Amino acid sequence: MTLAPETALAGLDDFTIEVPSWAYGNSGTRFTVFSTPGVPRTPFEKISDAAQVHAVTGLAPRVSLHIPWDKVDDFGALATHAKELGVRIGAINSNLFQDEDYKLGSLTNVDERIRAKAIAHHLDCIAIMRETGSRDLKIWLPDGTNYAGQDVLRGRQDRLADSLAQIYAALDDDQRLLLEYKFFEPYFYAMDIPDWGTSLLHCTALGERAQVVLDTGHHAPGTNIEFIVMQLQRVGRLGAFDFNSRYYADDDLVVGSADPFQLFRILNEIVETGGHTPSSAQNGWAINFMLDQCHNIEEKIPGQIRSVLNVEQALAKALLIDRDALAAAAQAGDVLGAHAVLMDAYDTDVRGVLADRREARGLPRDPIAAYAASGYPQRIAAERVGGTQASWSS
Ligand code: PSV
Ligand code: MN
Repeated sequence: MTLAPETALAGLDDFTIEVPSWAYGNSGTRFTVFSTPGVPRTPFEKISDAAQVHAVTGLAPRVSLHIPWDKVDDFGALATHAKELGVRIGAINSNLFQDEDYKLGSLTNVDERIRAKAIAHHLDCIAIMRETGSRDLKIWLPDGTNYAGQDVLRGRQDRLADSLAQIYAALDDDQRLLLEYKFFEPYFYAMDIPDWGTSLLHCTALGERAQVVLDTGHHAPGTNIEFIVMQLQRVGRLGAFDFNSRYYADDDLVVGSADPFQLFRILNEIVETGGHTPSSAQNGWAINFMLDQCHNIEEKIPGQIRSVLNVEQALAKALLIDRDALAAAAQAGDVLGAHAVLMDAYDTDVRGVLADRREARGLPRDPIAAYAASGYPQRIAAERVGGTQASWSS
């Protein structure tokens, strides 16, 4: 028993996904970075590739940038380039994990000079937001310690709170701060923002325009991620997702590839409170459904298309859930009946109705086949010779 797709899937109408610029560059394992013909050499070329994903899916109109990887002389020109290709700049990600100075911490460092440098980097990012029209400043804090006693944990939190307050104060009223957490890596004893609770405490102290980013690869195995989604939504602080898939750690694989059922359960919690529709946003801020993944051995643009379609598919299934039947079963204490209502939606094959929907909107029924037939992959492989291919560190 599910809802009728014709009406239920209208819930997809306003739904969008943001793709990461770094997905189009070369990436790899801890051992090497592999190269692929046609990989972009500049942020302009990354945006061109991202625009292909939107062109065939109609779902991915924004591209997140990572600074300094995506630094250009003229960000206005980059934003115009994006606009001409039918997309726009999304979140600006700061980078605190590739500078010698940050070995013992950035926003938490005991050295005031280094803290000031890390704060100044965010002021640069905010300036880029103004030039590109971006409204989201995304911070993932790589700071942490490797050994008990290495530093005073509480002191690090106090310095972090102070640094974040300075960054938050520099934002415009229509910009928000998105704060990501991760329980391990690059440090292994104690990360300074290891979990959603720590991120939420800092966000609450900062103000309404500070919200939590949930990266699906940043939890201990077995963590009930949809519970966290529900809890953050309850208090209006779920600002964004970094979607990816993992088997072991922060694997950054194609979204929904490792555990499509988990993706469905997450999106079920989103649909429960209307979080997929921008108009239902709490505090006027919609959840930004971003991808954060790197393609190591697979083709990059089709990999992103696949991820975007997997999210669409999981959301479509979540929209099919008969919530009245679910509530009635729960009310009646019908444990298996309630579970069956959920599983009916998950077990529905929505590929056909989604292809019909696409066709009705002038989009290809099969986006991956359409991209393969577009001539774009051959063109970039032939044209992009010389220069330095973008990779995870540049
Ligand atoms: C850290 O693992 C992270 O999830 C952050 O979002 C970074 O900015 C991103 O990965 C870089 O790929
Ligand atoms: Mn992330």
